[in-house]
Amino acid sequence: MEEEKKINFLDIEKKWQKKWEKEKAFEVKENSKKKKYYVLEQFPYPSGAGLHMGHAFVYTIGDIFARFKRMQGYNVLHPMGYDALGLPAENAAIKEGVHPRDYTEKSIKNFIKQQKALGLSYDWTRMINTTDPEYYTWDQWIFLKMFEKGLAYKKKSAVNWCPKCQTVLANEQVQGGRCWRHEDTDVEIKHLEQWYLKITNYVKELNDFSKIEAWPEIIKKLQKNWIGESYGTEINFEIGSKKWPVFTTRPDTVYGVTFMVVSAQHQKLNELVTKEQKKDVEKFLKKLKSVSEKELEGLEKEGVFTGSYAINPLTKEKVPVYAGNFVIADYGSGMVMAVPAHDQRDFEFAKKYGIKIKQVIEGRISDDRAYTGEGKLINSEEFNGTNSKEAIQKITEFLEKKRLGRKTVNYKLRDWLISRQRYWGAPIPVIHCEKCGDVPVSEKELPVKLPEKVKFGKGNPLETAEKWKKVKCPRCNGKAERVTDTMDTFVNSSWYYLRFCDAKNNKKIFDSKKADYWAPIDMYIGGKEHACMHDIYIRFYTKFLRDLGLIKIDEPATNMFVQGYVYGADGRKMSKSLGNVVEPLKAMQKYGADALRMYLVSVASPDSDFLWSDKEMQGTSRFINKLIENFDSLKIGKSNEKTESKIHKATKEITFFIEKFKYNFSVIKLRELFEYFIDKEISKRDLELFLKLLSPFCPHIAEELWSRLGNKSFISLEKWPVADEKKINPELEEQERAVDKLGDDILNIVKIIFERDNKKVEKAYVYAIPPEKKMYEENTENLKKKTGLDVIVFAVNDKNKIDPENKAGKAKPGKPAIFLQ
Ligand code: ANZ
Ligand code: ZN
Ligand code: ZN
Repeated sequence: MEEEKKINFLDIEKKWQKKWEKEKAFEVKENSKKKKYYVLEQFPYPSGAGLHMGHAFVYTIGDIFARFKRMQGYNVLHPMGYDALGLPAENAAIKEGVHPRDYTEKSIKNFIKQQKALGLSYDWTRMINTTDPEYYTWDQWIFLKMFEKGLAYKKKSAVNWCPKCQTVLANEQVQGGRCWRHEDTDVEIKHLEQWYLKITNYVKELNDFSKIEAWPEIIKKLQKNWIGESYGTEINFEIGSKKWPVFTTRPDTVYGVTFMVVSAQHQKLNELVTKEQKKDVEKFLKKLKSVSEKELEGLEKEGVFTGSYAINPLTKEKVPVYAGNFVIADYGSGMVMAVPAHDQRDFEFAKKYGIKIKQVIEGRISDDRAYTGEGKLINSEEFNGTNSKEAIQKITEFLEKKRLGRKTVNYKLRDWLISRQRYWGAPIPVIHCEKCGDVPVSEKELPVKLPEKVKFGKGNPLETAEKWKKVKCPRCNGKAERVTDTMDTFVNSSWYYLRFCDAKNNKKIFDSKKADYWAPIDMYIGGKEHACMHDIYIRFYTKFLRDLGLIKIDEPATNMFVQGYVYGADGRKMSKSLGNVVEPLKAMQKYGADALRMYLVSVASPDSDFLWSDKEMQGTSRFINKLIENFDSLKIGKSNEKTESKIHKATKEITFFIEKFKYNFSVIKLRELFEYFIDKEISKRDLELFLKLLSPFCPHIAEELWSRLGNKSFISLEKWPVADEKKINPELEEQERAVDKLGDDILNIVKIIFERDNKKVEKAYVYAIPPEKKMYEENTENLKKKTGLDVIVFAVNDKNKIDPENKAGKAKPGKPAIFLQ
C-alpha cells in the first residue's frame, strides 16, 4: 500500500482540528437574527475500549448534516456529551479494581480524543458529563418536582430482577423474558418496594404521534405497540358481596363466560381464596415464583381453583374463579372473564381443568381450537342474531344503563420503575424516617452526591456507606436513613438535550429563553433499539418539563433519523471474540479521517446496515489520494459551458441527496465530478464550488485545498452553493448520455463478436441521423478513448459513407447504427 503513505493525512487533519478549535469555529450562541438548527446524535455510553465503528458511523452521519446545515446559513447547535453513569462502568471498574469515577474519566478522555480525530464539528464548550454532580443534581431536582406532583412514588409489586445485573429492571428493559444487557439471562420475578415515575399520566399524549409525524415509521410503530392502546368494556362481576371489574375487548361473548381467572400476582388474591382451597393455592404460587411475566406467551396455561364463585351480571350464572399464570396483575383489573369457546387461552385452560365450554358466537370450534373470530350471536338471549360488532356496542350500552359496566380504554404501558440497587447512578433524593415516612431532600440540599467510599461486591454498595446513609430526618430531626437506590441511567438522557442549550448554568436546570431558542432538536440521530426506552422516556420528560412551565414544546425532536448497523466483513456483529473488529482509530491512522468518513457513508444509504469491506475502504482511500495528487495540476482558467452545466447539476443533486440522507449518492456525484475535471480547464470559482460540496464529507482535505487556492477563511463556514438553474444545460447533459450510451453499445458488440467469432475489431463506423451527426463527430475523441477503436462517424445520407453491410438504414434518433470491422 505504498500510495496510502505518500500524503500525511494526520498532519493535515491535526492542523485543521487545531485551527477550528483555536478560532472557535463551531461554538454558537443564541442569535435571534439567524435561524437555528439543532442536530443531535444520541450521546454515547463511554467504555474503556474507545469508539467502535458504530459510533464513528453515527457521528459521521450527524456531522455531515450539521456541516451542511451550517453552510446553508443556519445557526447550528451540534453538541456532544457522555452518558457515563450506569452499570457497565461499575462492573468494568470492579473487574479492573478501580473506582468507577476513574474508569469513567479515562473512558471519556479517550472518547473525546477519538471524536476530535474524526473532525466532528461539535461545540465542545457545551460538553455534558452525566457523572458530574453538577449534572445529576438536576436529575434529582426533576425527581423532587415529580415527587411534589405525585408522579414519583413508591410501591410494592412484582418486579423484574436480573441476577447478573444484581438489580431490578424497568419493563422496557426486559426483552423476550431476558435482560436487555444479558441476552442469555432470564429475568426473575421479585416482590419488592421500588420507586416509579408515573409515565402513564401522559399515556394519551404519548400515544398521539401527530406532532412527530416526520419520525421514522418504525419508531412510531414500535412505540404504539409498546403503549398498546386497547378499547374495551369494563364489566362488574359480583364475588361474595364485592364488585370485581374485568376488562374485555369482547363483551359480545359475555353469555359464554364459564369461569373467571384472577392473576396469581394479584394484590387481593387472598380475599378470594377460601379456607378449603388455601393449601392448593399456596402450592400453586410456590411453583410460579421464578417465572417471568414476559414469558407468558409460550407458557402452558395453569391455574388453581380459589374456592370463590362470581356472578355474571347478565346471565346471573355462578361461575368458578381460578387463579392463573396467564393473567397479568397490573393490566386491566388483573382479572378476566374467561370465554373458552372464543378465546384460545381460556379454551386450553378449560380443557385442562374440565370446565364447561359454551358457544355464543356462530363459527367452527374444533377439538383443539376455539373460534376467536366475530359472527352472529347465539345462546345470548335478547342479543341472539346480532353481529359481534353491533353486539359489542349494544351490550356495552345495556351494561352502562344498568350501571353494571362502562366503556373504557386500557394501555399496556406501565409506570417506569427507576430504582436500581447499584452504586453508579444518581441517588434518589429521599430520606426515610421511621416516624415521617419518605421525606424528600430539600432542593437546597441538592445534589445528594454519591459517597466515594463504598464496598463493591455484595448487594447494593450504597448500603455499605454507613456515614452517608445515616442522616437526620429533615422534618422531625429524628433518626432516618437515605434511600440507597440510585436512578435508572435512562433518566440522564431524558432531558440532556435541554441541558445542551445552557450546559454551564449553575443556578438553574437551564435558562428557558435559551431552551426556547434552540429546542426542539431539528434532527435527532440514533438507533432503533431505543424506540421503546429512551425515545419514549425523552418524550415523557419533555411533556413534564413543559407542564412545569420550563419549555414550550410538546415533543423533543421534530425529525429523527435512524442509522443502520455496521457489521464485520464476515457479516457478523463486530466483536473481539470473532476477530472481525475494525477500530475507527486504526482505520483513521491507516487511511485518514476523511477517507474513513467518506467510506462510511458511501457504501449504502446510512439508514441501512452494511458490512465493513477493506477493499471498498481502500477504494475510497485511493480516490482521496488521487484527489489530492491531481489537485495542484488541475488546469485553472475558464470553465466552459459544459463544465458549468455539470457543476451546477451536481450541486443541485448533492444538495437534494444530503437533505434526504442519501449520502451515498452524493459521494458518487462528487467522485464523477472530480474524475471529469482531471483533464479539463476549470475556473477557480467552479473548483471552489466543488470543494464546498466536498467539505461536509471530507472537511480536513477541503480546508487544506481551499487554503491552497489562496483562501484565508474556513471553508467549513462558507456558504453552501446554490445551483444556478440557468447554467444547467439539459441538452448538453442529454448529448453526453447519448455519447456514453453509444460507447457502451460499441463495447457490447465488440464483446459479442469476440465471443462468437473469436475476432478482434479495429474500426467502428457510426451512422447517425443527419441532425445528430455533428454531435457524435465532436465526440469522436471521447469515443476512441472509451472503446479503444478507430471511430468514424457518418450521417445516414452521406454519399461517400463506408457501409458494406447496409447498416445505415437501422439508425434511429438517439440511437445510431453501428458497423465494426
Ligand atoms: C373476554 C374475552 C373473550 C376476551 C374472547 C377475548 C376474547 P388486549 O387486546 O390486549 O387489551 N385480558 C384482560 N385483562 C387481562 C389481563 N390482566 N391479563 C391477561 N389478559 C387479560 O386484550 C384484552 C383481552 O385480554 C380481554 O378480552 C381479556 O380477554 C384479556 F372471546 O375478555 B377478553
Ligand atoms: Zn442484566
Ligand atoms: Zn421524621
